[in-house]
Amino acid sequence: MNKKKRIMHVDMDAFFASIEQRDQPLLKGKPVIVGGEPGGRGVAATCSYEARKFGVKSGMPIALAVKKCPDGTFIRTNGKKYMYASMRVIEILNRYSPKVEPTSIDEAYLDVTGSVKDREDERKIGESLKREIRRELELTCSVGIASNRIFAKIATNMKKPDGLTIIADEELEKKIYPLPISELIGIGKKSEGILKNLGIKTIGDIAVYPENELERVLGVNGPLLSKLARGEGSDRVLAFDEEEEVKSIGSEHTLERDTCDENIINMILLKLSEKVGRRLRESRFAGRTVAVKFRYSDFSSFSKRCTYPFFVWEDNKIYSISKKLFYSVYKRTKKIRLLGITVSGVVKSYLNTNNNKIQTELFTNCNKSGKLLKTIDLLKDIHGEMAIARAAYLKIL
Ligand code: DCP
Ligand code: CA
Repeated sequence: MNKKKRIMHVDMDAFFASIEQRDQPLLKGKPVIVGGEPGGRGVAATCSYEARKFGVKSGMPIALAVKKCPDGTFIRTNGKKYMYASMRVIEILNRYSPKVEPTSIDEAYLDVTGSVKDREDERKIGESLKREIRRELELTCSVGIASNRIFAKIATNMKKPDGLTIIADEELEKKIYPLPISELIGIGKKSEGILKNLGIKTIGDIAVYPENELERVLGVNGPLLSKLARGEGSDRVLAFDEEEEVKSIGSEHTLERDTCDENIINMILLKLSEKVGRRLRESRFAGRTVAVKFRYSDFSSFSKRCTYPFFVWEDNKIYSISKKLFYSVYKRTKKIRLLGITVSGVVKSYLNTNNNKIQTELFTNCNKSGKLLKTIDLLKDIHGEMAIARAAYLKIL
């Protein structure tokens, strides 16, 4: 049988705000809100724990944050600085395991199975890592250790800021089972309602509920949740060179009516580019190879691909490349029935440690088009894919 793994989750405390407090020591111990200036119309990216006491939260409009915390210090985001700190954190984490998988700018999972024999070792490794981050970066983090990713993350959240929480498998019943089901990843509001009607309130309730009954009410998600609750969540941590497992992200569209109208073709290419761009950004990927495929009315299919020295993740870039590729092969006046775009050779975007493949400003608020994309993605997250669309689509939708 495979040895049970030990997974460590690391999450930096009030990340952007702590960096600002470190760089302006007068702000230490004070409410600090990062993400916009008073009077501006932005939202708070995050805030220091001192500001949280006043009810300020990340994502809150700045105007409201000012109302809740008028004496707070408001600081604009400085994406490059935070990205740099993030890279330094990853460098430190790399000392503790060959398998370190960052999942956001300030969070990562480490497979520490090979470095720990018992709880004592786990405490030591957690404390040592926290000490090095504090000494070298003057920042604090919270750490959770458990036998899979979900429980490790739950452990991290049990004590924040500056916490270290270890959960042995023997303690699951005591420490994890009493928690509300909302702590389990993958439970949406709808499923939560269905489960509550069955009297299921805690992770423990799910763990002991018959799996086939859960399948009946929740479909395929039922058994999945049941497994997660019993601790059979993912314990795989991907090292950087394993990242390319997701090799490509693509999308295709079959036209309702075959066409050779280039306006319509361009519009579909643009829409596909937006879809692929959005999916890349959602999973924080960027890729170097763009491929366009298409099928004529007579079902003959063609494709054209090109690998570039730079990474793409922006809709407009994917669109301009796809158009170029498409028209280099397309025989004008022939009718098209299907179009598709794929970006491959993808890597995680925030890993810029020892290769110069990806620009550091990727996905941060540094330039206008980045900001616009972030806003559009957010609007679509909240209101659905059609929340915002180019006026030109109206002609073809
Ligand atoms: N962030 C952002 N917009 C959001 C949420 C977060 O720009 N809606 C940024 C700012 C955070 C960083 O990402 O500092 C990490 O997000 P976390 O959710 O981990 O929040 P913090 O690290 O700030 O606080 P915590 O101590 O709760 O982890
Ligand atoms: Ca954090």
